[in-house]
Amino acid sequence: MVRLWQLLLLVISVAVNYGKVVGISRHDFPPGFIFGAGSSAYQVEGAAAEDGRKPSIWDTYANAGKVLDKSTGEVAADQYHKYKDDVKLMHEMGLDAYRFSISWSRLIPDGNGAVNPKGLEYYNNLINQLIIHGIEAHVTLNHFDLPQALEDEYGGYLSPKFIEDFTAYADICFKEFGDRVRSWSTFNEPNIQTVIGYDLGAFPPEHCSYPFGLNCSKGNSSTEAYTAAHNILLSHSAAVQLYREKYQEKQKGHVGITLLGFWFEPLTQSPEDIAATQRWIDFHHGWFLDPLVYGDYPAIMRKIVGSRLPSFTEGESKKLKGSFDFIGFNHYLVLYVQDMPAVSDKKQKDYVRDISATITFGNGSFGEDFSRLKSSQMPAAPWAMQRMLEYIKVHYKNPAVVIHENGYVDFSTSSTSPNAHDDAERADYLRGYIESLLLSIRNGSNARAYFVWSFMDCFELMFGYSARYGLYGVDFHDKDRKRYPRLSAHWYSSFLGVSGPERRSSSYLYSY
Ligand code: IFM
Repeated sequence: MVRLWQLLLLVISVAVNYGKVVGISRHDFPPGFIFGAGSSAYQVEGAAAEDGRKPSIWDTYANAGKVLDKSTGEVAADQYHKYKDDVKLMHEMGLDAYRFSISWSRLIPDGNGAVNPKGLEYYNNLINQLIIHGIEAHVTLNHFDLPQALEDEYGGYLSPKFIEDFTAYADICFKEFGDRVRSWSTFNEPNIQTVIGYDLGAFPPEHCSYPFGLNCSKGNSSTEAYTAAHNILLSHSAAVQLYREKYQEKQKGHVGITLLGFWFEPLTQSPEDIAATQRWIDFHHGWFLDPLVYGDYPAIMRKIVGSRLPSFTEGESKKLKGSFDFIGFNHYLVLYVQDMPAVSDKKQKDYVRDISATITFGNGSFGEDFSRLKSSQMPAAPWAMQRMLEYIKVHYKNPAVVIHENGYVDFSTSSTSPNAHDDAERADYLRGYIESLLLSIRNGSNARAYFVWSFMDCFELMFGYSARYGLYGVDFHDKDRKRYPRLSAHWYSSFLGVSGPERRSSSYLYSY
């Protein structure tokens, strides 16, 4: 018989935990849900000028001293030489999958034309090593690192010629590696890469025009981000069509695209701020998702951007619609939006001017806070990921989604500082977001996988080596780039059902 005190305890515990997920493990997720961690080629591989690799636009940018700490990805975490050790660590950690990208200019040094046999060999080795260890390969084709040769030849993403070269590159990847690749993402974060690279001029190829962006020597901030995004969308749909027609039935992989998944909330409940928030959502998510799901850009973008926004032909629109098996989201942040009626401020970035709204997190403007990030952490807001997933579910026909990146940045660590090892905040951050993801799934989101960014510390683009995201730390002062597990690596392992990174026996091997 249930006693009164037992009943009371039950009621209290239900009340306290209502709306929370308590003490979860991977077994709470649907069967087949994938947990992994990720990286990208230029950020971890190193060997930048080795075995026939030629520069990408990121090599050019970093080699010119443009990164905050003046570093480059020339050696990075040296995964090119240490991939076997890294895969062993992934296996010990209990990862189901590793998300990495192919360096286009390692595989096809000039962007088009001859394939580099050493590039082929490297990616074959890496993929085989993963398969041997029972880890799925989830591959991104273009993670920002456009071959410099294509930038020089015809202006890279700005030219429709890019579509043909990207499709030919994708064809080689599908043909050479597709028998062992479970999931392909065509592009990483084109919805921010184009804005930073062609409006602000703060990422390669550093295009912008007065009075927008930084001091660029070339570009047109009013149009180029939209043109580059348009060509990326068309390249994506061409590659997906190719995969579906030529490879998918036999290879049984999936193909999609990965977007940056900021979430936006109105700063106040005024109708103006609410409308401005919707504009940000449409310009950030809808810019890519509307063409992919409905075949055209959002109506609000057409209205505001007008003739500066390219158009799709009927055939292009048909080809785009439904050209994905999943949508990847890289979710880190919630941003608060305030309407900005005074569009006349010429200092505003063009893309932001089009949206006519400013964004904030914390107290300052986005720009100010961004520069202040050096000494502060991004605030965790797991509920924002839930809101984003709910929005995608409701507005885009509940597509299969993958969280391709989610992670915690630490600007204060060096490999010798105490929290370089004891990163309890990172473990807490990840737990919060994973719980939030589970709640989304229980609310009907079609989420299929989750990847921590990043598996190990890497070259963090704008910040070089002064920003760290890794479950594994990397000692960048050490010539051997020694790796060491952080507390978060142990936490993720135990969440995945492995009792500690060192404990998983290497006898658990699949034959290849
Ligand atoms: O390191 C980057 C990654 O290349 C793209 N998404 C955001 C990460 C953290 O800034």
